[in-house]
Amino acid sequence: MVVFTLGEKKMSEEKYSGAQMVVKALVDLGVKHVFGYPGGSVLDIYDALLEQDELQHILVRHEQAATHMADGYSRSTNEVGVVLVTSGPGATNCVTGIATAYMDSIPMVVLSGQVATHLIGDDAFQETDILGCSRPIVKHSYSCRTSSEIPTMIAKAFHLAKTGRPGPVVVDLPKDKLSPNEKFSYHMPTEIKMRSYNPTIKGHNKQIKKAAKALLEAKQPIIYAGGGTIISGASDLLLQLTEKLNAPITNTLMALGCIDGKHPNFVGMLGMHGTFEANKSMAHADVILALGARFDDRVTNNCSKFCPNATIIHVDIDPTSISKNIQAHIPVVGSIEVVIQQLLTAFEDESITLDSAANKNWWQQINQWRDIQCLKYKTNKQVIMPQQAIDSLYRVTKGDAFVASDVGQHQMFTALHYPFKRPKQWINSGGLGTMGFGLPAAMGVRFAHPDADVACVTGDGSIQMNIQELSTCLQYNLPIKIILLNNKNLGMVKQIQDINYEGRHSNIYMESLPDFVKLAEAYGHVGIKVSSPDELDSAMEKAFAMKDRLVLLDIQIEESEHVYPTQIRFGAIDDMFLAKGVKA
Ligand SMILES: Cc1ncc(C[n+]2csc(CCOP(=O)(O)OP(=O)(O)O)c2C)c(N)n1
Repeated sequence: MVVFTLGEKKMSEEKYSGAQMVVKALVDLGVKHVFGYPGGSVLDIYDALLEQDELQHILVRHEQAATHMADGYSRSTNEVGVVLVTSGPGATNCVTGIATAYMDSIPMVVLSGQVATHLIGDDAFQETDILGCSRPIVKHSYSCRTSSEIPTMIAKAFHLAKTGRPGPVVVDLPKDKLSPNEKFSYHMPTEIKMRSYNPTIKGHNKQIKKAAKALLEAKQPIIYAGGGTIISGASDLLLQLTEKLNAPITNTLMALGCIDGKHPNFVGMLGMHGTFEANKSMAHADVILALGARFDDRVTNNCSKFCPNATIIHVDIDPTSISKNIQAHIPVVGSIEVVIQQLLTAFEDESITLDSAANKNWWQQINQWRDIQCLKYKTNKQVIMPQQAIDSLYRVTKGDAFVASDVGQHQMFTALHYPFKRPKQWINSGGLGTMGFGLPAAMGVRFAHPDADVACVTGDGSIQMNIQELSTCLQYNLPIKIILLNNKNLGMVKQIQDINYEGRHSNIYMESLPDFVKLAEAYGHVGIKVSSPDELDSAMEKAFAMKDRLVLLDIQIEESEHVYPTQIRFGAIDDMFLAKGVKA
């Protein structure tokens, strides 16, 4: 049974109101930041916040942004992101952020106010059934029925959010349970035991043995690492495994950074915008070791054509993910970190030795695919290419910055052209693909890492979806660098319309884009317009040299560039365009 230990027993002789218990429970659970927005049903909690100084409340400008901040905070640390909002519109504004976290398995606790219990069901002012609204996009939810259960309920919410396959948990708090007029004893349990919730951590020995044998006997193996490798903290062991097998390793969009992007065995990201060598290596592999990845449609392309000759070993902590999209031959349920350790131990017990001649041939083939240089792009003196902007970001930050992105072409250019060095450095909404995620997520990262360089790569469409948070950045002095790849259109949609709709462009031009430099200045920040390639590096350097200022770089990029490679829809994993009209 998984036991969640909370340190010494937290009992107190003092009496607390429900609202005070919410705050005390968060403090006792080690929470340092809560992202939120006040309103009628949670005002008692906001009042209780004033009585302490251990946890900081961040006043956002829109509740959706609070959820993305908590999400970015969590993705860049091992902590649970915490959100506090009022009932009704406060809670419904969180839905996109909860879904974003759910799709990428991010631990988050959303404390939402509710109307008083006697009013529930009466269509009372600001009443929404947020538990019902969020049911399909949460790992679990709680509704508070007695004030004294609040500490245990919140501890359980944290436990569920963080363990097994992580995810968001909503805690609904009716106003009458928070009242300052009634006080109760406070009891925080020392450990959480839940009989019906017991994630499997260790892989089954028989399955481990089968997997180890298949990997040692493989002639053309590949490691396909997903977000689960980052969540489980498996990077060091993953490196050992990769080097032990001398196998190529490819990462999903969610897993970039789980191995150094410059490691010789790394063949790049796979899938829809994966590298030629990654998709080819997958297509030709005889054994695929999928670690914490879910074979989603952005990876597989047409499932019926997916790697028909490979033996698939699928390791995941969530048994419902295994064989959901692609049938696994050797399923292993367990934590990625623990299973890799088990595999490394199992290799020592096997008498099989790696076939070094086969391994050499495999690398020869992979290197031929690499020689195509699928990420090469043309530059010219007149206009900045988007890839060039990401290369410049990489050079100036020496590859060390945290990089959050929004959704679109700029996201894919970043994924392909910024070789991430370490896990939790790359923050993006992979599963839901939420435009508007980037800026608030970058803010959450900066709260968690107050001395780090944090960049937000965004597009002219995405940045406008949570632009109001520039105001929050000023209030809390968050010197984020916003790298706006401004192509004056919804680039990713345009690209799809170019390729799949014979270039018929429908509703991709915003003909009244704001002056982003003036906009940044209006919010009290620095804005710099960058128009030509020879200004790029110096503008980037200037931005990162301003350690205490938020700088928005409005980079005017080539407007018609596509992201390549791109898979050809309905094809196999390695059916790709390498350039406009050029099939692989
Ligand atoms: C909230 C939301 N609405 C719509 C989409 C669909 N969508 C995906 S990418 C994209 C265009 C993004 O444009 P922009 O932010 O300018 O980035 P670019 O692709 O030009 O780099 C759209 C509309 C989405 N992902 N999220």
